[in-house]
Amino acid sequence: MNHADIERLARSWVVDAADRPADPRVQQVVLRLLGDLCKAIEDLDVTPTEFWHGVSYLAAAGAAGELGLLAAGLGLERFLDIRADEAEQKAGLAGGTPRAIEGPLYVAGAPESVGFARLDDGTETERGEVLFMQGTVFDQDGRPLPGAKVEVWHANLLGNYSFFDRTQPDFNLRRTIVADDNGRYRFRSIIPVGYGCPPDGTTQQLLDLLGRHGRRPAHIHFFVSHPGRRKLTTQINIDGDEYLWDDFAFASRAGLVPPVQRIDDPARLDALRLDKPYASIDFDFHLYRDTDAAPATLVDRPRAAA
Ligand code: MBD
Ligand code: FE
Repeated sequence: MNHADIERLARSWVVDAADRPADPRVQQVVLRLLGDLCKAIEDLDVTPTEFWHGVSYLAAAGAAGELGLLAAGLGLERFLDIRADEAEQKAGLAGGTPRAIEGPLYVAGAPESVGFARLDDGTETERGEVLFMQGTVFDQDGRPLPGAKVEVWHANLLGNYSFFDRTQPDFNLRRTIVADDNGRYRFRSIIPVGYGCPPDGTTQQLLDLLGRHGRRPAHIHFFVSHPGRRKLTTQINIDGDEYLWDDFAFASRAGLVPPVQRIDDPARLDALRLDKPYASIDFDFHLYRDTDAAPATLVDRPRAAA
């Protein structure tokens, strides 16, 4: 069949001749995706066996709760970010902290504190490296934003996230820090280790067939928000990671790899009651003013809550 015939066929399946109420946006999107899928089946001569393999693959990925992971691994989540960047650029927004994908592992409801939080439960202090990270949340004119919310979450030394990893205490390595009167935030944690897709999972299964790995470089996630500002979803990467520029989710970006200082000055260690050197990262966030000229940055997606 040629593409025009396929489009006519898809229209006949999606758009009912009868005058029944329909959601025009759903109609529009389904019509397009259905037509494009049929064209791919035609052009690539997809066999019925291949087609049903694909259906069972998606069913298995959904049952395993891995569709969010798959969207990241296929680059789709990064694509949404590229489009959001383009829209902001067109709206004249520039100079803010670059966004990076949220990923599928955020959990709502983390404990909240003002100015400072300790994220880790202490069980990995010996094996890992203590991290202090601090900075200021600014608006786009360079004014500090007291009261800004810094939601932070990251993996442990095994690359695992609490909640999804039930061996960790509730909200381990997850906190909400409210910026202090000077717009400052600071936290203590441990330097995380990069995430790897579950080796026996559906995402890794597809990545294997594509000849791809399923690793992320070590990173720390953030939502940074303040009333009247565009919400920032971003990550920083830990410099030096072997996967820094080889992320399976394509989320590493220039501007999001701050230098890591190693602090070994005995006076500073004493002041923090640490018996070994620690890592320190300075990183400021710059939020854009709310605007109708660019699409909203508040994204409604399925998220865990604990
Ligand atoms: C992660 O930790 C992550 O950030 C993404 C995007 C995908 C899988 C695991
Ligand atoms: Fe992550």
